[in-house]
Amino acid sequence: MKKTYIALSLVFIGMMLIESYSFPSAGKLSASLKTAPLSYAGQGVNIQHQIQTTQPTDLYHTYSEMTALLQSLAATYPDIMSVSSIGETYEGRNLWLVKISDNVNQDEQEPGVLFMGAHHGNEKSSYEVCLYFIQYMVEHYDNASTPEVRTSINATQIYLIPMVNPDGVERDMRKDREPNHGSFGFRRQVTSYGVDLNRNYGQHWLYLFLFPYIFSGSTSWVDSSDVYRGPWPFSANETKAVRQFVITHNISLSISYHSYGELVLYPWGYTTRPPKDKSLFVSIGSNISTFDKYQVEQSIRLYPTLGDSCDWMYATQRIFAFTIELGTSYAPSDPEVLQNLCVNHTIVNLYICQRAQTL
Ligand code: 0X9
Ligand code: ZN
Repeated sequence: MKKTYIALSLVFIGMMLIESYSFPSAGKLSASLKTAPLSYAGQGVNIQHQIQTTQPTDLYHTYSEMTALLQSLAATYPDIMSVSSIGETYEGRNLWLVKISDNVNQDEQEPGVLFMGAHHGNEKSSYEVCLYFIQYMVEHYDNASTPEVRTSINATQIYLIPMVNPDGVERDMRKDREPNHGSFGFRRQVTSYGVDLNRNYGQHWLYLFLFPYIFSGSTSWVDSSDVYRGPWPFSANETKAVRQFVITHNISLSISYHSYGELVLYPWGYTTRPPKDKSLFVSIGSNISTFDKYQVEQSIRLYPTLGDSCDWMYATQRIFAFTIELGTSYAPSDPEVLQNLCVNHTIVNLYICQRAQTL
């Protein structure tokens, strides 16, 4: 008892000391991202849905354009699409959850799949891929030439959180906009803004204190850092909302879209030890790769990090959770490039819906 008390006191004193020290900012992550030439395959599914744009500035939806689009699609297709809010950001934006399924207002026994975009606000293609997929699915439900859309909607509960970090998107910044009060939340004044949401999930979050030499390049307790992990796991409104949604729904497969790197990543990101279900991850990952031609690998090979969404989803819910790093830039300016990302990953998402039937 006494020992525990002393240990806790030491941890607390350590945190206070760290709090009062000012750290240099962490190095750029992008240096370790891999790139490969683009190439596309559209086997099986024929998608001819054009992104409608008049000028390059129109290429990416703003948060309010996205809100209007989702609400108008849900109003047009109320039998198969619903939109609800699972929480609020620090700047008061709703975190939209889209559900696409037959009997959309009922919780059915069908397998659940989850697609997420924009954990990082500057990775714009990641939410466009989700929005395109939503629009494509609802608009093709009655189309006899795309039977796979109908089958997927009828047999799956498809969930999307297209913009996990709308405050970041509005500022074109990686982190959210939460006011930080020092590294561990002990300071009275606001010291900086923003948490890297993909470092704020709970799995192995504390390992940074045990192995700082492994993880301190890719995640940080320095609140001004671009990869700041927050004062404690699930401290951010956004990750709290995702967590609450995930633990109360039956999800078997998931993709978290990010950009960039042309990679299909599976857990673990914190250890080189392969996941127990490695062969299933590799099987699903290589099928994804037949559509987008991306490299499939365990996420630690990109770099080791802690607190990402996929490690947490797999560790705690046994969800087959992938990160896909789209394309070769954060937000391509060429509409054709973006269109190809959207089309190919609509096929990927359709494949995920089909594969979920077999798990
Ligand atoms: O660092 C991230 O959160 C992701 N890359 S990004 O450039 N979009 O920021 C990758 C997370 C994958 N997980 C691990 N590498 N452990
Ligand atoms: Zn990212």
